[in-house]
Amino acid sequence: MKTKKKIIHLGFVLLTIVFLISCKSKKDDGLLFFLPPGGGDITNETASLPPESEVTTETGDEEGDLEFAYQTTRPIPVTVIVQDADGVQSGVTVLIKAGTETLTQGLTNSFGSFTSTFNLIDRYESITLQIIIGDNVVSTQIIQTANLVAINRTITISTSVDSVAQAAVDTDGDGVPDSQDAYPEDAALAQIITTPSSGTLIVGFEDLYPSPGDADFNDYVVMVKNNAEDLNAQGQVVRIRATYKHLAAGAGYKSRLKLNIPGHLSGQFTSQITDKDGTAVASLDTHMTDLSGISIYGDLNSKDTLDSAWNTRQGQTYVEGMQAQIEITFDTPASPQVIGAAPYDLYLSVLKYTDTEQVQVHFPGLYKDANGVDQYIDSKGFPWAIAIPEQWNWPVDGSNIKAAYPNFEAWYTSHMAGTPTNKDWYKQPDDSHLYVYFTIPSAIAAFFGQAGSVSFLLFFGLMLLAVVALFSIRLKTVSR
Ligand SMILES: [Ca+2]
Ligand SMILES: [Ca+2]
Ligand SMILES: [Ca+2]
Repeated sequence: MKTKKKIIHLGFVLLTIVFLISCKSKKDDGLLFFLPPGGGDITNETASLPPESEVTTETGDEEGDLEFAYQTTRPIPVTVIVQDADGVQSGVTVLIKAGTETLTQGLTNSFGSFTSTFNLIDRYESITLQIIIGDNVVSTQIIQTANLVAINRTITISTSVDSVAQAAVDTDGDGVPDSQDAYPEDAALAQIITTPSSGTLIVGFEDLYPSPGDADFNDYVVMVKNNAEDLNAQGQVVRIRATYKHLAAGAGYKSRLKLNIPGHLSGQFTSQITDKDGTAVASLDTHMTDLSGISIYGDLNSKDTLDSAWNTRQGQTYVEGMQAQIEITFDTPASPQVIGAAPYDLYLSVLKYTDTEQVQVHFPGLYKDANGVDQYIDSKGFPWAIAIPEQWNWPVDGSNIKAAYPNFEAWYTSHMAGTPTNKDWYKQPDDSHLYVYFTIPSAIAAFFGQAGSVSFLLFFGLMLLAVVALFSIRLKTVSR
């Protein structure tokens, strides 16, 4: 009997461990179950402020229906004003995170205001805004993202706060304490924002514009790796860094990969192009008075950068494409609200069978005609370009995105109907319709790592109980 009790006890201990691990993974995912201590939407920690301090928040966040343009992420503009008993407060850190990932960060200016824009992954259900004075977090606010269009908050501290006096060690004197300064010894830089935070963005294009494509989104597939913005203390973009890797070209036409940075800003563009062996192919370094029409691979076209391979047919041996490691340094630091979020206006310039650039293929949502009609939604209501904020395998020739991702159709039809569902459609592939390049964790493993794995837990728990029961029956039988 003692052994049986021990086994049942062990079973419960194991169940508890599984439950705790699962809670931890949910918290890391950040999004469904993470609540601040106390469980409310706003938690203030006034211990580091003068006695009797209260922190209050006036919320003017905007909510509404967004125009659906087949996006898996969306830009969220943010304005946060911080004031105390003496008026507006400069030099206060405003930090917005999803789980542990920083979405944007910067100091309030002389008007007590911090403004920015960050890219929100659509399937995230909540994000966190923190107000930090010196090294001390004084307010943590959970923001639900379901219909969020913009963040506008005024945060008031009832007493007199000397934020400078509270500032901790700041080696470079840029106002950002070393503890929050990604460049603690460089006063021109303070923060690195990687978009998306996974470090991998996949973009798939159709190239028959203006005719509708066949929806395999493999005519040109590119990975944008580690798109990082280096921000200064005020949260303005000093420099953009990214590495592009050509993955697939399931097309007859040739094309070039190009980039517009919105805002007609000037700056220096460099690109180090390497072939599949890592050998340098070309090096670009040019000052541009308008950072639009940037050619990521210079004069090289889609045949050059993929060694004339396709990487779109099942069983076809994968051929490594060329990489382009780029840097854009603005002449004057740029506002995130002007340039928007990565991948910005990344587009395909289709050459067809010549070397002349003939048509451009952009993401939907960027260009409207005189009647307000989106120029990059086709006659079937479909886009020519799609971006996925993580590793993603593209459909093979002869298949299409609906077959390869069975929830894709439910995703876009539900969004068009105004009742969005299946925001994680790109995480549920049917591999038989895909050119499998990325090894993505199995469905069970992914499920286990995801918030919402309650049914898996139940399943696992029941299996465990069954094993315990079997063991105890077996022990009983043996002891007889
Ligand atoms: Ca600093
Ligand atoms: Ca710094
Ligand atoms: Ca196609």
